[in-house]
Amino acid sequence: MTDNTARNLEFDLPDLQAYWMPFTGNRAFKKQPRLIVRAEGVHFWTHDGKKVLDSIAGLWCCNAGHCHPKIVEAIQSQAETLDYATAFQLGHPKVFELANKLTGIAPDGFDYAFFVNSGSEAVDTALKMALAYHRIRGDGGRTRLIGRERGYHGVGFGGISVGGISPNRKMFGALVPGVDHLPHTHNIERNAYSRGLPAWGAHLADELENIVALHDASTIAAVIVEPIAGSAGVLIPPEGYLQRLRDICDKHGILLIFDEVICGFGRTGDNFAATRMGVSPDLITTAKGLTSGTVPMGAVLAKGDIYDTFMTGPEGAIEFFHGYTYSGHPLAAAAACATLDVYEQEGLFERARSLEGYFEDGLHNLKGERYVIDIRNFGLIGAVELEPIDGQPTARAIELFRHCFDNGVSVRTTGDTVAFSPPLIIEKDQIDQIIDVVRNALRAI
Ligand code: PXG
Repeated sequence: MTDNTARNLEFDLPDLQAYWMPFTGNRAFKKQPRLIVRAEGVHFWTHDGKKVLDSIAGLWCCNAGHCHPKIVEAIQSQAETLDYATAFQLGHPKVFELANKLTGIAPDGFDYAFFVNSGSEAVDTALKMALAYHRIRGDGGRTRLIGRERGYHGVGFGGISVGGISPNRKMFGALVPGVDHLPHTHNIERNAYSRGLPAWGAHLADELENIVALHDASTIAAVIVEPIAGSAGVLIPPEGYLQRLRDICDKHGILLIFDEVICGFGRTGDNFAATRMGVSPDLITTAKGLTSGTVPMGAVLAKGDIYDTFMTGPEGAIEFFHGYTYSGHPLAAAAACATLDVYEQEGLFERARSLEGYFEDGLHNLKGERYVIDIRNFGLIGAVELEPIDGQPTARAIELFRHCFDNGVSVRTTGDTVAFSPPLIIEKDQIDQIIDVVRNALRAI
């Protein structure tokens, strides 16, 4: 599928040798490279002129679609006005404007925003905030962090320690000490083909009581979970599960952190999953959709109580010994301000909500196709799980990815699950196109 508008953009391949690519089979990629050279709306174009529908919003991030003119303009004009200002003991106006805008759409009580450059940094920042919060309150014995099996919280040492994906952990030594994990909630026998929140499994949150009984509440600082786990295959929380985690954390004085790096900014059909699911954590980590993927940026949203706890030492002293050279970078702040404006002006979170039924029906129409063993969805997040090829886990999904890509649709695979998170500007006929291409791929591979 070659698109005329891209023809004059055909690129000669650069020398591919020096670049050590992240989370990529470098040798295989360099033998068969796929380079993206341009993007607009829900599409991107490859170096050889192929137009591809981006069903995963870049990597769960380009919620406003690619190269939105208002966001592009904001970045351009910021770059020529103020390229950089240090975030330490100085500031610049855009980042304050952004903090106000962001806390303005955050769930009730989240009145403070701490800026970072990625989801991984947001997670490590939130974990450090939790530890320091208890210590400032004279409860410094609370040093344990609880994550969950199959959780993905980025690739910092904090994030891989509370994360629950073995290949991300096993090469890297002892990790952060004092971490334990809840069981994951994915259960196909009980919940296959659930639409929205699965009915079975709220009791899995009670495992937190066992973890508390083992370590004692006085040693536990925080629990971190993704409201909907993305990277490990789109795991939707059972009805009532997140509330039960909240209740147990409250009972034992443990902070609850929602990692909304994927779920934030309209992905679940509301500003944040916390709002959509009606469960209020103590800290929220965000990134990705904050700038619609245009400039790296993340943020930790904190409730007033947490901020106030830090603001108790001598005035003039630094309250939190943490931050990055590029925290609240002017280009990122400008991109984020423009992105939040676009979300509001174009009603994109409401749009995601209004499309979720259509998206759900489309996905569930794939039930009965060869190899499909589960379909699940919430908001504009969806997944089709495939039966693995015997002895070759992930191979079937990778074959499906290649087939879809060759036929003009980019999907994300994780294990043998195919994941979807289209830009929130997607049209119904484009949803149809995604489903048709996946259906044809399932019949062809
Ligand atoms: N938390 C969550 C919930 C994420 O999904 C991160 C933290 C880390 O963000 P950064 O910006 O440091 O990458 C993520 C990132 C996939 C995939 O295949 C998803 C992510 C990253 C890489 C691959 O689904 N999410």
